[in-house]
Amino acid sequence: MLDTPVTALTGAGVSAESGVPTFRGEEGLWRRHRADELATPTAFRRDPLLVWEWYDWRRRLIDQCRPNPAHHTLASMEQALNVFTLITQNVDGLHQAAGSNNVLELHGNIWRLRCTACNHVCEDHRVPLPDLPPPCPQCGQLLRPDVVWFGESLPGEILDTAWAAAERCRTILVIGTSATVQPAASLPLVALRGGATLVEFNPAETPLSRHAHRVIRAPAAQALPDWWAVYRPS
Ligand code: BV8
Ligand code: ZN
Repeated sequence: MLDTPVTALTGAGVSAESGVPTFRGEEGLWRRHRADELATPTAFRRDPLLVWEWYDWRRRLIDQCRPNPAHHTLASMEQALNVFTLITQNVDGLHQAAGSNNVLELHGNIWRLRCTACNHVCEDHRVPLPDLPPPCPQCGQLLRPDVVWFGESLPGEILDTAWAAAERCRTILVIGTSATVQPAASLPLVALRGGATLVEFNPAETPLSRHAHRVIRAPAAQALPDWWAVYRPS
């Protein structure tokens, strides 16, 4: 029997079988580039074109990727469960593409751009982007990817909502994350402190594994639908 409310926290691993490279895996995104070279405000100030070339490359890559059965299962959970919260560290938008309506994007979204000078924010799915770095259509200054870089604070309201969902849940599913990036990696521990059951879906060991009540050492695209087939409410 599934103890509800249920909260799910996803990381890059949930999109791996859709073809989106993870950050720290063998062919990981950070391998060819160090995080501090590109995903920081300092790197952007120093060389906005280099950072934008990396993001434009990732956008073109992600544009070819489709949600996998793990994304679709999480969308089904949102429909089937009275209280379900989906929290993601991913910026690829694949949860929304799979039909999830309420997605707490802790680290922003690669398809959204925001101005470094005025308050302009826009969705722009064009690949490649016509001009790099893209100018703000409102004031002409630099647009940046609307993602959270290292050393930047997460969007306060989204983090608060995620924190509360972790505190309140009876089951937390942690899917495809190396549990190394803070403060996202603290959410499963907050759930544990609240007495929740922690189920980890990850082919590899993580710092969370020893805290998990159940570890499913398998890729999520197969393991999550299988798990849901057993535990979903009839
Ligand atoms: C902040 C967006 C306050 C950009 C990203 C303590 C407290 C607070 C901050 C810190 C702290 N300690 C350190 C920090 C600083 C830093 C941090 O955590 N550093 C780490 C590296 C030690 N945190 C921050 O800077 C955060 N800001 O806290 O603000 C503040 C303010 C000012 C000064 C100080 C603090 C902001 C962090 C957000 C960074 N932005 N992304 C972009 O994407 O371009 S992080 C990036 O890593 C992605 O979002 C990614 O999701 C995230 C985490 O990685 P994972 O998702 O876990 O991916 P990874 O590749 O690591 O792992 C994949 C996993 O999947 C693996 O385990 C693998 O086995 C598994 N897998 C593979 N295939 C499959 C699979 N699983 C299932 N199925 C499969 N098929
Ligand atoms: Zn502007």
